[in-house]
Amino acid sequence: MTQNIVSLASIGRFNNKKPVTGCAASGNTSCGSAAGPDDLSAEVWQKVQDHPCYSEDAHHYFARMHIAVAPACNIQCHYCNRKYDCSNESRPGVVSEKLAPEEALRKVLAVAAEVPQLSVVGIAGPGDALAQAEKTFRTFELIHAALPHVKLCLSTNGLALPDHVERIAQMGIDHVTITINMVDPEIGAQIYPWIFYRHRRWEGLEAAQILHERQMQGLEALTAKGILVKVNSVLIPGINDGHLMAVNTAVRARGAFLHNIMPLISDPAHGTHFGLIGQRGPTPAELRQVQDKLGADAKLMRHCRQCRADAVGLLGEDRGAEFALNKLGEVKPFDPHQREIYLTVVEQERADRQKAKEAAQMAQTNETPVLVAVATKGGGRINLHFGHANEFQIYEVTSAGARFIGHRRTDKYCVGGQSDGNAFDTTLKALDGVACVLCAKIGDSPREKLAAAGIEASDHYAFEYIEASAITWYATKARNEATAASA
Ligand code: CLF
Ligand code: SF4
Repeated sequence: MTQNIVSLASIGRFNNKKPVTGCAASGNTSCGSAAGPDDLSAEVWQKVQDHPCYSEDAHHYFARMHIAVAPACNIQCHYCNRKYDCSNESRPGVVSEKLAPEEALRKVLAVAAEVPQLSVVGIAGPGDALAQAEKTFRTFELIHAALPHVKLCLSTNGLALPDHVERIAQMGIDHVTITINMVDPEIGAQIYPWIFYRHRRWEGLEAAQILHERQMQGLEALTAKGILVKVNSVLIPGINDGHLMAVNTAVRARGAFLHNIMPLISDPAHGTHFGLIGQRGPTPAELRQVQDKLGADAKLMRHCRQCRADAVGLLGEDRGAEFALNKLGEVKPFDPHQREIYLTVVEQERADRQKAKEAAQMAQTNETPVLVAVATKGGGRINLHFGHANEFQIYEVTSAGARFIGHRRTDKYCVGGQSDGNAFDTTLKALDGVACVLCAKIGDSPREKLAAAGIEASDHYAFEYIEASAITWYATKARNEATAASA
């Protein structure tokens, strides 16, 4: 009980500072796409409104957990090495413990009892969720029987997908992600050395051709059944960067709901083929360039955190280590009342945040947008100390609006009360191009260092809503500059 109240407080609802404006009208804010309830059918909004990956707005309030019940894979990607496990590591394919279906259920029950934000359980590896599909389906059955309110989410490379669409639909799995990196087998052959299909191994162009056809078949069959499909594409500079527009066109034509462009993670220490041959990942600017090129009328996910296959918590936090099997002890029963309270709070918060944003917005002008970095631990509020942030959410801001465009990782500047100079250098790199950092608190020393780098830091909006505060900050700055210029 105490734990859950702490969780609610952590989003800032029960702090002693008031929101920017009072309470609520109606309406929610944006989606994982830019879409919200006004742009989506009621049926689709119902499916995405508390899914942290399918709705950008939901990711401020709702948590996912991954259960690592799928160790096997039926293909090889040049960016994957599932042997690597490090508790500081965060990328798909990596896990600390692999689970049997009954163990997974126990873990899910433990998380559900402690984390009222939990809305989605996903199977995303560490291999392919459909390479040993029975184990995946058995796990989902157990979870659905125990916690019917939890959404089931599945992530696959698509090779085995066409064989399982009926079962996915029957089980009520509403969200499926397919990783599609190419629609041209010539490009695919540079990403996939082999696949295992129909009891034999295929290589080169043939392998890529089969994978491509199976991915398209699976996507079409899922969307024909009304299942929401998100497509993940790994952006690999020099290989598929110029090709992702074609991928976007092909998947949208087949009904994909969202497209998520993920930067290649490539480090020789991970032992992947790409890491070892020096294939680099994209810079944040390159990633954004590709997203912006696709973004005019495509629904893009920009808030992906490239989670581990056993991640637990809000996107951007990983509480997986707290829920390792050997730490679980006696699992408390799930308390639906706690969740009801949480949902009521979130509904009110979303409405208040939207109202605050609308109140802060001014008429459209020809202002130049700037980037604002926000230290937050969720809830759509500026509620994290600068030194405790291991990522910043980045918004593009004018006095007419604030648009979430992504996040940038960093290292915590303050650990155990001590500041870390190396971490500050990492933070400065992460803040490249940013005009202002909004945080709950910041010390004089980092504030001065940021100022020396031309970055303003403000804790003036501590615990207030992100968008409304960013817009107000911009408008105030513009007004002050105009006054200074006319003086
Ligand atoms: Fe997990 Fe994926 Fe479902 Fe989300 S993650 S299976 S859709 S519940 Fe989300 Fe994590 Fe990005 Fe995946 S942030 S890696 S997109
Ligand atoms: Fe690794 Fe996933 Fe590719 Fe399989 S499909 S090789 S698990 S990244």
